[in-house]
Amino acid sequence: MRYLKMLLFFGMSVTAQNTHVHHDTIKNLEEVQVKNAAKKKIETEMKMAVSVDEFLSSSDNISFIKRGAYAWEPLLNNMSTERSTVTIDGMHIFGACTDKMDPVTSYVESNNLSTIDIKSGQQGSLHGATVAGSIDLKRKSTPFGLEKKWNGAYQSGFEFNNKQFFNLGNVAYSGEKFVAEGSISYRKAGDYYDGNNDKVKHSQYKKFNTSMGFAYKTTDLSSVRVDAIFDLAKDVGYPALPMDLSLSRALITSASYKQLFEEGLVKVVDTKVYFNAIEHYMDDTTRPENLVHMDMPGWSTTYGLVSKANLKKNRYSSEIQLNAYDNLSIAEMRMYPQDRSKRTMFAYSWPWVTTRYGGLSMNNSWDLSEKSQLSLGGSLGVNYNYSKYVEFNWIFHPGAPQEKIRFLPSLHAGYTLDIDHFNFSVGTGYGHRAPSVSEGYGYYIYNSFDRYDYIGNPDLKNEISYEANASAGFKNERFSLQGKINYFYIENYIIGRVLSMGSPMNYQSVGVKGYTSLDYATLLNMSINAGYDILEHLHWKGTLTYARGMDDQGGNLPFIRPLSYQTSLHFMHKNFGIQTSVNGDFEQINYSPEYGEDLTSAYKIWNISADYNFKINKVRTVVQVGAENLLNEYYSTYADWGNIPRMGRNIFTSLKLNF
Ligand SMILES: [Cu+2]
Repeated sequence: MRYLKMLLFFGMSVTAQNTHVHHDTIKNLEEVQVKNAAKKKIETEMKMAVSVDEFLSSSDNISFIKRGAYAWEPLLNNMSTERSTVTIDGMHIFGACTDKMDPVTSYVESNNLSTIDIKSGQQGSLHGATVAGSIDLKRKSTPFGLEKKWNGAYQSGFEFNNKQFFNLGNVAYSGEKFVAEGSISYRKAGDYYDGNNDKVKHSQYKKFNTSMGFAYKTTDLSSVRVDAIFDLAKDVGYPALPMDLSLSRALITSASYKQLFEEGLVKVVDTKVYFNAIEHYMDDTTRPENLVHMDMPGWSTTYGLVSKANLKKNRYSSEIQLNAYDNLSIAEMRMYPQDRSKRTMFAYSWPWVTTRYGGLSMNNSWDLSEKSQLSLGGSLGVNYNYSKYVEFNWIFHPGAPQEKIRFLPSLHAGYTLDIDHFNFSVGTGYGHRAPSVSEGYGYYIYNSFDRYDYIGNPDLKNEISYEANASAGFKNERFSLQGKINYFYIENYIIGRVLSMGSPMNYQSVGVKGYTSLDYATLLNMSINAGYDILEHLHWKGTLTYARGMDDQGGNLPFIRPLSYQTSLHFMHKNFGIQTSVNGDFEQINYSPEYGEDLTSAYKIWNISADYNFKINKVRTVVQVGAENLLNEYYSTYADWGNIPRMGRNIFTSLKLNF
């Protein structure tokens, strides 16, 4: 194994998909970016009005841990969120919930995003230290001087299973020197019903989201921009958890300055300062069966700077990014009998933990010829942690340092080749990550999946990833086939292990686990995608994915997706479209009882939808009707927290107006 590691590390002349964009002149640079953004709409094959989660789930290398109907936790390359960086336009944001009820993706809405940029492994290191890769949520950004000054869209819809009603609106003004845009949305859903037509209690939610952006052109080649997103979720049930969310609020703001250069190596420099604050209030008062109640509020505040430069000369192009942020994470635990004023216990589950990060990242690429490209990149970051109430950490780790500095280097390399109808790529990467706040400093964080209380360890070593990836594809006028594979060897893999000391604090919990490092863990991800145009207006698509994760004893890692598939047919005729898909997982044979998993059976889901396009005056209108899980199958997947059943048959209708 050591030998393989060395080989991966030193044999780096090679990466997978590059992110190269050809910018010929400075003027069309912004146009290029706009076109790229416009290509990927926030909708899936089956559904035009999707949530951010539903959109993300249409990507091959994303799976989800679901704790209910709201705020699914995205897993990239079958790795939990600690191992990936999730950002909004490069801005770092950290959820305020110790139970992961609020991934960053829960603070945006589909109508304030233009696209989601997913990078696998170390290719995602531009936004900071990572193991699994990066998910960057790109906000809408209207260019200056569009021919059509006013643009807007309105979407509404109803989903019958959980009586979800949603209204989303957005509008943008594009002047020669001034741009203004805004969006507003509201979703409200009741409890959903599973495939046995039983109500899944505590699965309701309400979400309000609004955003605003203003840009002003200061000179021909420079502009300033301010943005804000406000998100409010209320009365959100998490059926798989012993607690619900009464209120969460997020304010995400930024101000940026962009300078273009007509001559020289540097083409654009874009610098942004940002601030975001998240409040999260969860409690179990909605669960009357509990005799003793607990409130677990959390707060996460981040200040940051991100500055990015694009360089280009002849066959060389480069992106350089400086990332700096300061985050303070606080979480409290307050226990009381039925009467809130008679508090019996107080503790910090995140004892005021500060994380400061500063890092410089670079991605370089060279066009070796018309057909081949070489890329080489890396980053170096410094991570600093400080635990204010370190006495909570000392209970399990006496004398642990209050402050800790870590250096987080990363390197990656890749090679791509296109010959006629074929494309190939190979790549490798190496990178460190620091433990998350929970892994390093968490105190009695109850995990309802394996029913243990988790304790952080401030002395954990950096997790170190060695990675290799490859892809091959073929494409002609009617047929396409693409295969991808990646392999991670992760040293000092952080995971919870049963501690012999300490007694559980939460009455449901069976013991205490401490975060420790395994010598190593390995992860393999594979996918095959195929497409075929059967007729001019009849298209077929299919996907197969497989993953395998093992610890250093050959045991299974938790939350690894079993063999899964999706196949879909899409038919268009004039203004009419109809699509149908079948997707499912095979039986999860490689589950991990040690981490609370049991065997999950195979399932398959059949979906169908139809849409119709028309114009009223100048307003483009689309209406859609469809059904998910048409056969009302009762199922839960390998990543459904506590095996909660998924939604049964769901009929959905939606309407979209574009003007
Ligand atoms: Cu929470």
